Amino acid sequence: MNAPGRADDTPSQLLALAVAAAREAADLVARGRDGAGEHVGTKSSPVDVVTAVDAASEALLVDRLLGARPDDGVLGEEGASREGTSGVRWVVDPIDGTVNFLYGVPAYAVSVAAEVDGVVRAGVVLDVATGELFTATSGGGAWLTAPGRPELRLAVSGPSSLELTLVATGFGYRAEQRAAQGQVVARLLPRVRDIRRFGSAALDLCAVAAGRVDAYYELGLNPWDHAAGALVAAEAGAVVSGLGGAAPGEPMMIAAAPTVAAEFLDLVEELHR
Ligand code: LIP
Repeated sequence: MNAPGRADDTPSQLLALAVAAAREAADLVARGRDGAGEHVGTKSSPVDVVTAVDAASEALLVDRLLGARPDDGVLGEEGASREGTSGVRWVVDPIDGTVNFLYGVPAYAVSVAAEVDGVVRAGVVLDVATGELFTATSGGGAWLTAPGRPELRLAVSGPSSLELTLVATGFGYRAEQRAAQGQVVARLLPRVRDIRRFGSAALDLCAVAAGRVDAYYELGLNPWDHAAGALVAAEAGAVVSGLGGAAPGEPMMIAAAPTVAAEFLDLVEELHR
């Protein structure tokens, strides 16, 4: 994978830089929580909010990542966008779960993924409220480090049937999009155990990895929402896919425990026809 002159592109070295940057950004986000509502803008709709803390977190991430690796590219939710020359691109969500952050609902994370030649090779999702650090490298497994607890290797659950499958999902920022998504989830509910809507795609994908839910699907995510979390889920043993065998991500992200993945993928496809 490493072309000449890119000796420090190993997944574990990229992960170490991602973790260090994510920890600093998470500290900044945590300090900004009490004043989250002071400077709020909107993007795609009146409910698609961006706070000054989102912007500050992204600026810090870009400064630390490109400061250490100036030839890399970057893509961030709040506008960071630069082509690099190293083959490495950082995909960052400075606060995934911004509405939760604004309201003080304890489910928002800093998400940093390192792509090498277009493939995510290292990812970190740091839950700001709990301090739980989810990490993964391609082929290196998925890990959870929680404050005061030993590092734990993550493994997905193994539900015996679709009817016993707990499903996480999310909804978009446009009302007409939510209307359609609401119809889908209404038809999904009687087919599965129950749903959970945590409000952060990155944390939803980590919940699959940790076996806290059995499956997740969401339509309409952006690369920064899922880049790191999808690697964590896959390295924990989840089947990660789009619709009809398409690549996961846009428009559809699906992650499921292998024991129900085939049925769940079929169900999600059926409900989106
Ligand atoms: C959020 C996602 C979540 C989705 C929300 C929003 P943001 O990202 O993580 O899964 O349902 O609509 O897109 O905007 O908080 O970074």
